[in-house]
Amino acid sequence: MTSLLILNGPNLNLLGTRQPEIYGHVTLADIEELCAAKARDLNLGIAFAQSNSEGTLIDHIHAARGVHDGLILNAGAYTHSSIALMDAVSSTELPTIELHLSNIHAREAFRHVSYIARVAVGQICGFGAAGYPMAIEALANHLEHRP
Ligand code: CA2
Repeated sequence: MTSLLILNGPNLNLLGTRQPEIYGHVTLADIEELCAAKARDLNLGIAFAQSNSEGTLIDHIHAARGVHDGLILNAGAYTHSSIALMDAVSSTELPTIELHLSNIHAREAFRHVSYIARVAVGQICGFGAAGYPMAIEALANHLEHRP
């Protein structure tokens, strides 16, 4: 069975508690349920994780190699700063979709830069929590059709 790791970075554990005008009212637990439902529909395995620590996120990515077939990564603010995360994604060689709740391109200039985009298959942003099931479908489709 195809298996995906869905990994969430710093502060995303706070979803649903603050800044609902930007990030909506859903919690990370709600998003995990959305992902589980989508995975059931598509007959995929998923693992879901969150960390506020760059090193722990990197450890998750390293451990995904040989266990999962693809990665969905909302790296939070590390997206815009972390060469180390970019290198981790690149080193696993796992097809990766970069995901954001908000449209990072419509926000502050520093959010327009993404180190993850350089090593990702593609990027989904701006659709709120609905972006997670979209990313699952897009990654499953990518894995099914790649040469
Ligand atoms: O839009 C996204 O998904 C982001 O990855 C979210 C990050 C932000 O730094 C990125 O530029 C875009 C921030 C996550 C913070 O989440 C919070 C949730 C509730 C309250 C405060 C922060």
